[in-house]
Amino acid sequence: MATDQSRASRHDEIEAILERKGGVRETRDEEDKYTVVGAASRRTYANWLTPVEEHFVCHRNDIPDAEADSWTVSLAGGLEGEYTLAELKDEFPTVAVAHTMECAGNGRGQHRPETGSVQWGYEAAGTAVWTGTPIRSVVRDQLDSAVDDAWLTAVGGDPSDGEDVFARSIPLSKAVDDCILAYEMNGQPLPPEHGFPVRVIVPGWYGVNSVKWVDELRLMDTMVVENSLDRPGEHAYWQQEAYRLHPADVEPESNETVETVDTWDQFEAGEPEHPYTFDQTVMSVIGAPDGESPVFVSDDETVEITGVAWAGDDDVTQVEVSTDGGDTWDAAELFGPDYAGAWRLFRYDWEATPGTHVLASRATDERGRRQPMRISNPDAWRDALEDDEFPWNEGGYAANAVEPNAVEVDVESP
Ligand SMILES: Nc1nc2c(c(=O)[nH]1)N[C@H]1C(S)=C(S)[C@@H](COP(=O)(O)O)O[C@H]1N2
Ligand SMILES: [Mo]
Repeated sequence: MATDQSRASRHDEIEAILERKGGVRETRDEEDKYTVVGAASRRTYANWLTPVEEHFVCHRNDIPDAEADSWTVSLAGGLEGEYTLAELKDEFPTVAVAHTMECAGNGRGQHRPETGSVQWGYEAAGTAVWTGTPIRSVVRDQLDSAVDDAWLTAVGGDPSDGEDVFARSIPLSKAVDDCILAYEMNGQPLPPEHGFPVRVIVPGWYGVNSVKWVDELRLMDTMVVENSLDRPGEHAYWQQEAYRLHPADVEPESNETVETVDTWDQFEAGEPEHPYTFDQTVMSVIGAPDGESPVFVSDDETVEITGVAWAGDDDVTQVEVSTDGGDTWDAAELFGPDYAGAWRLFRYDWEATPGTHVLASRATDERGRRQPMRISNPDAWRDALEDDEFPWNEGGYAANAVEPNAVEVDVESP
């Protein structure tokens, strides 16, 4: 199995990334398997656009040694075509999409007991503007009208030690709606660690769906299951085993398709039994004040609290801020850019008094779903919902609890 071994080369990758990108730091990886760095400072979440330097990185295999001239993306599964990067750029329209990418493991480090693997706090999220080719333009000519139930599987060209591949499936309807083959990030060529020469971007969905170093797009009747692809390996690990929500000591069941790709709907409905991490659940992070140094405030001044809030495919409709550790809440103001799939900024004028205060934020999406207060104990599973808790799950996925992301701030008189 590709994921059983740790990988010494990841340490060299991390060092190289830290050298290139000033605004990130390494995150604790219990099993020493992933190349992972996250935003080094809470201040990242006081801005709408995340500079490449501060955007987290997460992958399992070695970064492939890719050359822009020879890399191709092949269409498969009844679709025909093979495109170089130059062809993707020249033969199709160029678009840019704003996408808040959050690793499905963001918040895993907040689970107690610990779940193993990468111990992310809130640092595995960022918003970039990705430039590329709409997937719709590349496949459109070849689709008949029966796209409703089809899936599109993207396969990564990253080498893997178990002869398996990094393959993820999304519904074809989502792929042709707003997904792109991206070759630039914030107007710069994709850095190697973010998928150079070309990656998939799935706006509003957990990072795992945005396959880096993509070399194949395959039209399928089902999402990827064991032996779906024309190549060695089992193929389904990243879709059917990893990145699923489930209680301790449970193997998630394999599914060919799902009724809904809304991750939280899947959890609430219990269908499928163990949700897939597709679209992102409602979440927010305060960026400033950052708690790193005291805030100085005189009697008649207020302190501006700023942060970001997102909810995957859904809009954020409300953000509340607490300055007393969650006892009382006040509405914050949403402002700034408003793009589907990307976070909103929020702000709040705080009448701060000298002392130590715990600041927290709580977002609600357009369907009335609000971030739960804390992460449950390992036995709660679906019962967690009734207690305003997020379900502890063995992989530590999709966590969006309020309290673990709070920030303690010292206020002093000037
Ligand atoms: N080919 C490939 N694509 C991948 C991965 C990977 O290991 N291999 N990791 C995924 C995961 S888990 C995440 S969170 C995002 C992270 O993208 P970033 O490193 O550009 O932030 O890439 C996704 N795409
Ligand atoms: Mo991830």
